[in-house]
Amino acid sequence: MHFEHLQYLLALLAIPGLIILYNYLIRWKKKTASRIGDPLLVKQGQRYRITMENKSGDDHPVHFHRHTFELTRIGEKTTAGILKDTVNVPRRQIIEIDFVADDPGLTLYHCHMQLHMDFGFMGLMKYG
Ligand SMILES: [Cu+2]
Repeated sequence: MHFEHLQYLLALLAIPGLIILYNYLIRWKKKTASRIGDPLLVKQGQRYRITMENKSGDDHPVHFHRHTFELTRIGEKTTAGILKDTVNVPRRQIIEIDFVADDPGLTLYHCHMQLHMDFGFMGLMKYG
């Protein structure tokens, strides 16, 4: 089985002068989507592994539309057989998921906290 290994980094910035301002940087560490805001490009039928590293001080329940994924790692522990479409990525923690790109079309992914979404924690997955 061929794996593409994508890495998903979350960062939290505090802007001086404001009491609270979150700005989420979502970066796919791969040539298909390396700039902030670029969609994650996937190929139909391909299996992917995504590492989500939460570098912020907040938990982020990350949700993918129309795709089910398998939870494969929580911090230092590996897991198998847990199928989900939302997983909480605790603060300063690493979560890994595997999924097959099996439902073509634009796909939204986002943090399930409304406030975090309002401040930009969402993006698109695109079949190419
Ligand atoms: Cu969040």
